[in-house]
Amino acid sequence: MTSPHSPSSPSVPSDPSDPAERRPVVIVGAGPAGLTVGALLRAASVDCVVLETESRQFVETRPRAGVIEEWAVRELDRRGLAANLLEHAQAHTECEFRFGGERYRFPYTRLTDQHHYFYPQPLLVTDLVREYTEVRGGDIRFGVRDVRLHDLDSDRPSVSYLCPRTDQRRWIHCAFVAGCDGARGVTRDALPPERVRIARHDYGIAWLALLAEAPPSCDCVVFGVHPRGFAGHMARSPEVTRYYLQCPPGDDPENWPHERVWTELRERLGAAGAPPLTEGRLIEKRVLDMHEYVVETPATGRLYLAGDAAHLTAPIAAKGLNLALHDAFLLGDALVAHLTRGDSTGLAGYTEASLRRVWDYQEFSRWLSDIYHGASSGDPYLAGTTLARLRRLFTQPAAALAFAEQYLGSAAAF
Ligand code: RFL
Repeated sequence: MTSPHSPSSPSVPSDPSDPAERRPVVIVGAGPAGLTVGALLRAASVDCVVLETESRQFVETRPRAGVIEEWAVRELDRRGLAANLLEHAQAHTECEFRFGGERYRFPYTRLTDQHHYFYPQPLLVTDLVREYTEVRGGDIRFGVRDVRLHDLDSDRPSVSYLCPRTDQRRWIHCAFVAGCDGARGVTRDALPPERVRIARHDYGIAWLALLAEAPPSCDCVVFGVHPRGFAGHMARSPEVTRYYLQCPPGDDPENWPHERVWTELRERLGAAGAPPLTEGRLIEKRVLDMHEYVVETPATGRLYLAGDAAHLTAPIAAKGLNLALHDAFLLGDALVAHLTRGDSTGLAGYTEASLRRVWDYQEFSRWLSDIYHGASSGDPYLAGTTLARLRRLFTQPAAALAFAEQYLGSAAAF
């Protein structure tokens, strides 16, 4: 008897039990989390399959993150997954805050001896797809539809999907399912509602996320804290720069034509002695409502969630990709230990080890959101206290060090 877990799957034809389709692990989602888990499994010769709804071309070009913390780069490197990144990424040492018409450099590498690496997420995904498939012989099925999870509480779970070529439902029996299908995936909904708790936070704020076909206007990340709202600048490549503009939640990107965007960026990022912004065509314009969630029980039976499927952090502190990689290292190692050596310690400790860093980053995101958005909150008290918090970073060494460690995710507690 099969119990389909997808909420949109009232009935599924019975399992034809194709004996060929039996894998120790099925990974749902070919983002950074799923591909990294897959690469770790393949490195240990564990058989697995990755199921992805989009095409290979789509996942390799989807623009998203760019900031990767040094500990994550080291972990990727240790697992043979960072060769291109180390060759092409820029290592940054400072960021810059602009407020009250002045520029303030924050030298985080001098304080922590660690860097931020700038490497566009599409390049990382391209590297990981190539490594998983072409180098480590992994199986990815792109363009699958209607993925469903079955019998997760049994010792014989399975995953089924509609094959894009035949339109037939195919089944894969497995020992474990890695739910790496991001914030809008289906695996989170397969957690039994009576056992799952999801903590949520809505900032009541949105950012207009922009990609401009223009070289960066500064040699580092810039945060503009302004009474008109937050603005951000970060390099993506020598030809493309990401900008953010705080805007009302639910705002329509069409309300932001080219001229308005650049006028507002110049105003909010303006400061004495700052180089002028290099304008360019806007090739992406999306409104992101700032909200976060944490699935407090990201594992049940044979299903383990990782990355955005398990927790979402708004791009405020540029942490989502880093957390996705952290989960993937933990889960990949734990599955390998269990499946090759019968050692279940990693799987048993997965939830706790993942959530420790997740909650730490969530707290930092919230703290940083106050700094970014206090000046424009309309509340003079909040504007005053958050400005004091910001000034402290440039006057008190202990406060500066604490900020640098959180910003780089390098605190020793992990
Ligand atoms: P992903 O990358 O969303 O990948 C999930 C994959 O699953 C597929 N999928 C399914 N596959 C099979 N069946 C289904 N039913 C499926 N449903 C979905 C999807 O097509 C996709 O390929 O999740 P993952 O692997 O957990 O990685 C998370 C990161 O992508 C995300 O946290 C970051 O992009 C967040 N983020 C940033 N993080 C950083 O650490 N540093 C940054 O600088 C940074 N900047 C950003 C960001 C996110 C942004 N957006 C778009 C929200 C900037 C932006 C604008």
